This record gives sequence, C-alpha cells and structure tokens, in this order.
Amino acid sequence: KMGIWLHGRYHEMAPNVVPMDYTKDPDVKLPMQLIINMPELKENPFKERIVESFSEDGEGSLSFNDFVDMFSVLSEMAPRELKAIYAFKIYDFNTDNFICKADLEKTLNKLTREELTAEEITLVCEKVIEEADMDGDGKLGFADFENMISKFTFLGHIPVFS
Ligand SMILES: [Ca+2]
Ligand SMILES: [Ca+2]
Repeated sequence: KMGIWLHGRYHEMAPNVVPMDYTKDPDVKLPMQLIINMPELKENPFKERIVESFSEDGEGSLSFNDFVDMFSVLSEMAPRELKAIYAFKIYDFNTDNFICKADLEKTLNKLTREELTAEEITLVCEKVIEEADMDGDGKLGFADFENMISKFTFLGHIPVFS
C-alpha cells in the first residue's frame, strides 16, 4: 500500500516525466530540488544531506527505488540499526566514512538550528569526540558513532519527516 501511495507522491512532482506504469522499470530520476521541496522535507535542516544519502548516483537525484528507500528508512517503523546507518551517512558531510570534528560541528549547528555560539559548538564537539572515540584516532568510525549515540542520545535522532 505504501508503494502505491509513494508512487502517487513521486508522480505528482513531475507528472510529465514519471509514468503511471512502472512494470517496465523506467529509467527515471527526479532532481534533488523537487524532492527537498516536499512538505515532509522542506523544513528539515538536513534535507539536502538526506536526499544525497539515498541518491544512488550520488548527485542527489532519486530514482523511484531510492525514493521508496528514503521513506522506508525515515518512517517510524524502520529498525533502529538501519536509522543509525543512515544517520551516520547523513552526518558524514564530506563522505569519507568518518565523522570528523568538522562533520560534527555542521551536524550540531543544524540540530540546534544555529542557536549555539561557535565556541559552544566547538566545546561540545570536542567533548563528544573525546567520549565516543574508542580507538583514539580523533574521528568517529561507525562503531564510535554507535557509541556516541548511546551516550548522547539527542545526536541519534535525525530530525526526520515533519
Ligand atoms: Ca566525514
Ligand atoms: Ca575513532
């Protein structure tokens, strides 16, 4: 049922491009600009990163499959572990598979909607990395990241669809 509803949502963004019939697996992608203007995403401070993280071509365009994956992961029913994998991807702004201090600063700025000063952000990030970095390399791999969200639970909640 969700698939049909999602197809309707995908179709309505570009009715001239998205066919009604998906049985022939058409090669259609919609650009990020259309997706981030959906009511579910447009107020989300992570909207560009969310869409990029689900874009198989990495350019931010979403095929219908990518689009379905995005809604599945961001739904309330998605398993916690899967949400953690995508939160890691979304927070990894420079896509090097680590969360470094700069990634974490950007994340915190967005999570707090830029209500903290630059100094406060720096202090919090240093503290979080110090506490979560188990192998001591100064950045967070996925295991460190899971450690982080168990200690600092507010960082585990990507502000998902509003
Ligand atoms: Ca990174
Ligand atoms: Ca580490």
